Amino acid sequence: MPLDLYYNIISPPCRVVLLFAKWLKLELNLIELDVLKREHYKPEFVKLNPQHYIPTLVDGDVIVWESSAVLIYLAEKYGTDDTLYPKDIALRAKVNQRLFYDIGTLMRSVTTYYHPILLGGEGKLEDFKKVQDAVTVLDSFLHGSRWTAGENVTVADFAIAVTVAALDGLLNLDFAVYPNVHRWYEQCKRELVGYTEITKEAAQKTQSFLERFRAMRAAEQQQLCTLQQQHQDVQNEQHEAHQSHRYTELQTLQKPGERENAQTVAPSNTPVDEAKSDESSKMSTED
Ligand SMILES: N[C@@H](CCC(=O)N[C@@H](CS)C(=O)NCC(=O)O)C(=O)O
Repeated sequence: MPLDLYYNIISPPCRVVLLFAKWLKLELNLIELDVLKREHYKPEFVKLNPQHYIPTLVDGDVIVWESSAVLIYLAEKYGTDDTLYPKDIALRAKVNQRLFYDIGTLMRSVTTYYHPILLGGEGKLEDFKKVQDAVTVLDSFLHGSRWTAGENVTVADFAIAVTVAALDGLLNLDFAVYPNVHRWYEQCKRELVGYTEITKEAAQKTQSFLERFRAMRAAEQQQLCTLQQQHQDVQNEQHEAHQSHRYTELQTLQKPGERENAQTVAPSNTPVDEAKSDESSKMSTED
């Protein structure tokens, strides 16, 4: 029976699962969710995953999300040997470390740097430096090592391969400066089944996603400006009505002989003038 995967190819963690499923030759029933249409908030999906995150894998009664957890689950359940996620504790610790480095350092540095660019602004230099630092660390993992955690390909390579492809597509990093990463990246392109195709399809779809996303944001901002303007208009109208009411009040309170004086005071706008008009109204009442 195929496994259900709730996903969208523009999401890097979803691509990690797609790529690894291809490696394991698993049949997936792909269910695409459009996050801009907020399809991940549909009640039937939130029932499966209260965190409403993609990717989410459903394998019979088992529901798994968090791409690294999905990788581990698939490797343990469907891997044909224990190289992809080693049983040996020391080796497994190394693979886990690479997975956590990917999610907590490398991917995080890329998203932090890219976020303002996604919103139409510019990335910060200090954030770009963090990306470079993270890639330098990756280069050290790969020094004298064919894959990121040793001589065998492991789940960590699938996760990091997707992050590096995203980094390459979004940030134009010069990989020549990181010779081990460069060598490993080319090896991923050659050896990870479907890597180039998935990356290419994602790049195309990301482009149209970005256009839709920016158009939506522009429309939201326009709507916000209109609302602010409407709010301002209401406030202005209320202020004018208040002024006019006070003016009428003053007119009725003033004796006929004092009305000309009051007219020069009542229409004023400043607090000082209002205080003066209060004073004048008090005086006229006391009279
Ligand atoms: N750490 C998670 C990240 C998953 C994630 O951020 N998914 C995004 C799409 S890239 C999502 O589902 N966003 C919807 C939401 O935040 O509600 C993983 O590796 O699976």
